[in-house]
Formats: sequence, C-alpha cells, structure tokens
Amino acid sequence: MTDFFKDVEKVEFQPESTGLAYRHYNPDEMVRGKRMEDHLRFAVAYWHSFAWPGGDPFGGETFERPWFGDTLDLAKLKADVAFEMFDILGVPYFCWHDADIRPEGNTFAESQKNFEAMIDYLAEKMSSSKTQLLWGTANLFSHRRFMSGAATNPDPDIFRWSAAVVKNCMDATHKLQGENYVLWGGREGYETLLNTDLRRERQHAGRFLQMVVEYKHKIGFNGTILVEPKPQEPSKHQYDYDVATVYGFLKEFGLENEVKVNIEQGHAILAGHSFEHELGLAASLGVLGSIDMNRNDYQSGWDTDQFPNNVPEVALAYYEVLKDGGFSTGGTNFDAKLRRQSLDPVDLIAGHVGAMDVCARGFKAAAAMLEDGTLESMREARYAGWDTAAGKALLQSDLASIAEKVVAEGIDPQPRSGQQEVLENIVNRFV
Ligand code: XUL
Ligand code: CO
Repeated sequence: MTDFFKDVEKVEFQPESTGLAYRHYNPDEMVRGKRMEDHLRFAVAYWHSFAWPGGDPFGGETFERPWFGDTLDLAKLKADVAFEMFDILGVPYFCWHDADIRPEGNTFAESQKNFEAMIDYLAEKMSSSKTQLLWGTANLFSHRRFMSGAATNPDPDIFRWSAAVVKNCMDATHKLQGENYVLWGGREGYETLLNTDLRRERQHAGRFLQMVVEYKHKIGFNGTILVEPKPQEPSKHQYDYDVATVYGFLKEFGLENEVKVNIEQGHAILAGHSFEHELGLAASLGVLGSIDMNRNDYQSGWDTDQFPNNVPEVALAYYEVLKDGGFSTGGTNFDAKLRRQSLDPVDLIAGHVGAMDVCARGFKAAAAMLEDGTLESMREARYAGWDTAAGKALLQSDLASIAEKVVAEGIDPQPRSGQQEVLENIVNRFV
C-alpha cells in the first residue's frame, strides 16, 4: 500500500450520502436486463490521471506527484497508486499509452525493455484486481521525433519506428487481454501544404492501418481495432477529422469491416458536431465501437478534457449507444484530466465519482426514454410513408417513371411539423 490516498475510503453506492459516494451509479442495478456496470464499462485513462503534470501553455507542472521521474521504480509506484485508485472507485477498466506506463529509454530497445517490464508488472497487478484493460494505445505524438507525424512522417525511418512501437503495444494489449486497441492520429495531419505531400501521407496512413489489421489477425487478437477521430490540435489539419472522414478513409483502404471508431465528446465538439451526431452517424454506418466521455469547455474552443457534468448531454449520447444495442467490446473511457489547480489526491477520486454519477443518471434517463418509446414511435411515424408498398417501390424506380406518376396521380404533398419542441419536451421529462 502507498500512502497517496491514505484517508480515502472505498467509494460505495449510497444514494442518500452527501459525501464521496455514488448516488446514481449502482453497478448491480439492472437496466434493460443487464447490470449497469456491464452496460457502462467505465475506464480510467492512465495518462491524464497519473502521467500528466498539470501544464498549460503558460505554466508547467503543478501536480508534483511522488512517482514523477524516469525510473522503473517510479513507474511501479505510479502503477501501485493507479491500482489503489481503481480499487477505491471499483472501476472495471483502465486504458494506457506505452509512454504513460514505462520510463523512456535512451534507445528503442531500452524503451521496449522498460515497457515489457511494466507490462509484466501490470499483469501481476491485474491478476489480483477487478480492473482489466479496456484498451491499449501508442503515444506517437509527444516525443519530438513525431513532430511531423508518425505513419505520415516524410521520413520513412519514423514510419518504421512507429510501426515497431505499435507492434509492441498490440502485443502488450493482447497479453493483458485488452478488449480493444486504439489509434488516435495524434500528429497525422499537417501544418502547411507548402511542405506537405497530401496524397502520399494519406496513402502511408492507410497502409499503416492495414498493417495493424494484418498483425491483429496474425497474432489472433480478438479485440476491436478503433480509430479515434479528431479535427485539429495538435495538427492544424488532421486526416481523421470526424466520423464521416474516418469512414471514407476506411472505405478507401478496404478496412470498413475491420475497424470501428472511438468517439470522444470533446473531439466531436471541435469538429463542429454534437456528440450524439457523431455517435448516431457511426451507429448508422455500423462502426460505433467505444467512447471517450470527456467534455470541452464551449467557451475556450480547445480540447480541455474535462470530466462530464451535463446530464442531458450524456443522456442523448447514451440514447444513441443504446439504440445501437449498447457496447460490445467498447466502454466509457474518461479521457479527462483534473483542472491544474486540483492538487489534492481526493480531487482525482471526486472527478471520477462525479463523472460516473453523471453518466449513470444520463444512462438511466436514456434507458427510460427508450423504454417509454414515444420518441421512437414519433420518429417512425415521420417516415411511415416509406414503409408502404408504394414507398418501398420508389427506390427501385427511376426518374422518368417517377416524373410520369407525379403528373398522372396529381400528387399535392403538404409539409408536416418536425415537432422539435414537442420532442425536446419529452426528453425533458426524463432528464
Ligand atoms: C487526445 C486523445 C487521446 C486518445 C488516445 O485528444 O483523445 O488521449 O484518446 O491517444
Ligand atoms: Co481520447
């Protein structure tokens, strides 16, 4: 035991509590025939909670955690504290980048050795913990070698380096029985067209992803490969802008049945979409995999990665997830960091407890909206014309015959209300 969380008790479901307790998240509560824990599949992000020092563009480290530093002993201390927090929260999952869990070595081989040592250490910790791995991923964006991209770097040696890192991260994810492997295209984009061969870079990114899928099959990894879209930041133009862009990319490289998306609320907002738009679109394309449930500040216009705190927003998001049949290998990852003034160990717990409660409230509201059925029956009624024999035949027809019948039948279609306010009032009964 470390003494980092020394005064913090295990968080329990205590609906009447005014202290640090779950008042809405009851893991065992049955919702639509399944335990809430098994629906929501919460995960803690190792990087923001344990590796991020609290910097912003104007100031550096604020957190001064006792495990900061580049040695294996400190990396193990970090893992000890992380698993103590997982236990306090009772979360079923966590997620990592290679760089979050191991000290950086002086050579590739040294970093690999550190990484493998830490994967063994995590395996040992996981064997006596409830908390398992939702996904692993590679950090191909922090080190200066990646400043011009990883798979899309003009230098083939960086492509090689990145491919080797991803191979090791996939091996480790497989070893820890992770349920997914994520690729966020950190610096897969560009700053200026004046120095960028757009066609070549996209081809390289596509081939890289094909290699990932080939390797998944080669090692028999049964988890899902997920791409996480983001429109800008760090690169000015990112190749994985949003769900629609990623889907087009997957189609282009023949990967649409192999890869799904991990959708982050904050990234959806940066792309000028709502979270539910991105989720609904991914579901309609059959590629909704997992979510990063962290919000942006609508005022600041950058990726602030805050814990969720808006129940109606979360409800509309889970409504799309539930309509899609819920998560299979995916889950709800909090890719969220504390504000840099939130120095106390207990702030880390409070951030996650609040987020899990907000999600539970939103999720229950979503389930109740679906159960009630009014929204879905009103949506179906809106399209009912397409379910008639004539409606179905229409899409098999052609412009000329359609035009002929429009005249012959003298049709006179009348506009009908979209009923947005009525629908929003229905939602407000549940949130
Ligand atoms: C960055 C981001 C990443 C990915 C994993 O905005 O969301 O943390 O989730 O690399
Ligand atoms: Co993310």
